[in-house]
Amino acid sequence: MKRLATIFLAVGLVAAACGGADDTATTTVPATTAAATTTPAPEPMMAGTLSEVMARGELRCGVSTGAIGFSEPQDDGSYNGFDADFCRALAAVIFGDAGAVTFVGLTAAERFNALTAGEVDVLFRNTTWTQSRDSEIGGDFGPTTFFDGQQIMGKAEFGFTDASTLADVDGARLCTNAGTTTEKNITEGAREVGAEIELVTVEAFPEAMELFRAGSCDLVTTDGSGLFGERFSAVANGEISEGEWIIFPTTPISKEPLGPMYRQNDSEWGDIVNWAVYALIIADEKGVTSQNVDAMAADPVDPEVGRLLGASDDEVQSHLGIDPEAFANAIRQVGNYDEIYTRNLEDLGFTRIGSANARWTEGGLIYAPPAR
Ligand SMILES: N[C@@H](CCC(=O)N[C@@H](CS)C(=O)NCC(=O)O)C(=O)O
Repeated sequence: MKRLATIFLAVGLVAAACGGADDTATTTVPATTAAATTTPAPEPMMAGTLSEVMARGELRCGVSTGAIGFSEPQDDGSYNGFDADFCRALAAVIFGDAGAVTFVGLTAAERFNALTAGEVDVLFRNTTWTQSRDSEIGGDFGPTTFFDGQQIMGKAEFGFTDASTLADVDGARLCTNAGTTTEKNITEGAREVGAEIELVTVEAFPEAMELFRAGSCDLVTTDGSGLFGERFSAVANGEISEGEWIIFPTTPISKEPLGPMYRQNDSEWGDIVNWAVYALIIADEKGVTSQNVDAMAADPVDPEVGRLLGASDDEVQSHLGIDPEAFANAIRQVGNYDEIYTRNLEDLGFTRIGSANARWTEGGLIYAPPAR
């Protein structure tokens, strides 16, 4: 309670703008000591991440400090979740060992500085691919691993329903975390529909949830995945009953393509990150799983699978500077895209079938270029 009170006090006192490169003047009111999200200066070329990682003997992967289903901190300092599993898969690709990774929990506001300063090799941190992050911030992006979109969560007791729209935020005190696309989208979106809001930004999203629970904020907003995860866990642990927290509007107010981000102008490294993700997507398409990968390598269902698993002479992994069996190792130790999705997200209610995250052959957007 004391912590809450402190946060609440700070909310009222401090006024500053936060955000990344896409920063604009806002009426944002940050709480806590949240470091302003200073726009990192574009770094000069910082190539050679692969050799640095190899020399260090482990991957440093930037993840969210806590996002249900994506990046959940464990007692031993590691993280579990969809994003964390992509870190593990990348470590398996590079070292043949999914355990060769140190997770670095980063708030949204910290993440780009941590990346450009070389504190992490890659971010798998529910990071939205945007034009400014791809240019001004000094990053490059890999394949989108999760197609998301921003939504808003309110309490049914205050009249919010599934049919609520963005215009219904008028007059509300709205909480989110600093340094995100979220704060920009809601500011612009509310203005567009003529809704007046008081936007409160905190350092990490769980703080926004505390304020929401305490009634200090009428609404919270972030990627839909974040809201569904929070609501799922609140229902599961008996804090609320089904239907108490409403997520709206049904069609998100923004596109939030989430995926890996790394320092720009390092294509040797970028190729490895990208193809690590693509390999898991292709494995899913071809039915190669952690369970059957060895049988598939011994007797590939088709030539592409043979190449992907390093089981044929025309494998392409060597040209990336990694072991021919690099992808087979990742699939064996962590699983294909669908296994990672199912393990971490399906139970939370993020049904893959019928969503943008379905396979391209099933109407979704999860697609990889050919392994040849
Ligand atoms: N995708 C957006 C938002 C990312 C974001 O901060 N998401 C929240 C909600 S899932 C989060 O990571 N919370 C955990 C934390 O603040 O550490 C972005 O890239 O700016």
